Amino acid sequence: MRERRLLTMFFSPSAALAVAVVAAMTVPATAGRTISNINTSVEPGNQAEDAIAINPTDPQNIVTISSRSGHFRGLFKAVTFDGGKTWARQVIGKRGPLGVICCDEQLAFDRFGNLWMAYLVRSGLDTVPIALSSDGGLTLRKVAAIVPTKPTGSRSPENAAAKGPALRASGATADQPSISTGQNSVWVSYTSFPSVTIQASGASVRGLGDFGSFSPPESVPTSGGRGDYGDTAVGPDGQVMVTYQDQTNGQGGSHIYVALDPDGLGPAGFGDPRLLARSRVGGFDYIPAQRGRSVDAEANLAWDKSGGSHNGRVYAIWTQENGNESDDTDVMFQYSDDNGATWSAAVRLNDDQTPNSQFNPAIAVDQTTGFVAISWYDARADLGSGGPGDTDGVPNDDTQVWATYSRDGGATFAPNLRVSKVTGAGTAVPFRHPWWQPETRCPDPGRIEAAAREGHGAPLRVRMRIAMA
Ligand SMILES: [Ca+2]
Ligand SMILES: [Ca+2]
Ligand SMILES: [Ca+2]
Ligand SMILES: [Ca+2]
Repeated sequence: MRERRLLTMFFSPSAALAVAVVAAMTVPATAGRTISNINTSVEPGNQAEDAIAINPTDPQNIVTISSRSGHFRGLFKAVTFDGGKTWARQVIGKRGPLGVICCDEQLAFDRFGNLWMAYLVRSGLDTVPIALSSDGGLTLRKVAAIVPTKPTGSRSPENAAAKGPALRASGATADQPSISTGQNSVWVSYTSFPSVTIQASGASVRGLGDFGSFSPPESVPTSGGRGDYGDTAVGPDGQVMVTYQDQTNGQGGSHIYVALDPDGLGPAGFGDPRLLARSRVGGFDYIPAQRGRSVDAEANLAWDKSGGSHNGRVYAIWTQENGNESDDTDVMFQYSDDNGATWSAAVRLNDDQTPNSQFNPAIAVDQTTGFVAISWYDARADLGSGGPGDTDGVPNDDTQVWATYSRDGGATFAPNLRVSKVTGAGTAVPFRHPWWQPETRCPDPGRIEAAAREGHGAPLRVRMRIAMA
């Protein structure tokens, strides 16, 4: 629960109204581009931990969800069937069969049009509930609850103490769920506490509303399988990859690992984890733009299943810090064509010339084109000298959402573009729940969760999810 999880809810500015938006970025093949921000929640306060998903069977069907300002009971949900012109809005999970939802909600459509949601509930972190919608997101029903296990012989890492509610309970609990779909499967990974082990569970999917039971959790083996803040991706052959960082705490840095279950729902488990990168961003690394809640390296994956020229390529992004505790963080990008055995050299995606922070990156592949898009928070416009990127005369503490994309499998990237109209800033708002310390100065996550389709010669339309104050 940090961005999409408990440990980092983003609260922005004072009493200003916050909006949740979907930015529709239209990139004509030859000309300039326009970005519009759409407020999907139309609720006061600051929405957080938002998610967006686009239905591949009907790209006009888009669903957004978010935690609600000051309400850690229930989620805001908005559904459109006309590409964002009109929205059906609802609060779900305040009570009833879904449970009382607190947080960490994530969405993923599959190719049949099933919308899957992983989340956490207030009543306890002893399960990861899974909900399903087979009507484009209008209604969600709980269909499974994954029970985390304690791996045999596991011990808690020494540094894993007291960083969230998961550690307060007895027995195995889960945090940081991540959900992803493949051709015929859906997978969820999470961190099992107190062992702080990455686990995953998957189910077969045969059609709309037609799916199998979720598998018993499998753990990433060895001491290298310990970590947190992970992400999940399913490859074109049903293989499953997770990524995560080993350090769940501190500012000194972390190792970022990947692990592969080569046959997905088949009998093989995860192989030994492989080192992807060494980051100077730790588990709770404080930067001016996240001085209350900190950031992690936020490694994330996306797998090309487009059938195009880069089919099977898996992309990874993560956050580096140039000089430990310099607060100059950058968004890094790598890819693998051999299921994570080897990776391309890391390249920096943010093209600014400032010493400021870029952080909390998100990635998506447009599975109709193979185009890959990445967005992140970006403090480049805040030099502490006033102007539209600086609200307070203090450098590097006000952020915007920026993005880029690649049409050639990550060989080249478009110049960075600013997505959010608004610069996040302000003073912390008090919040009564000790888990959710207030945070300031961040528009809420600008993460690209899904990308809509493109025909040859037609504009690229990438939809991003953004909530901002
Ligand atoms: Ca650091
Ligand atoms: Ca397997
Ligand atoms: Ca930077
Ligand atoms: Ca500032």
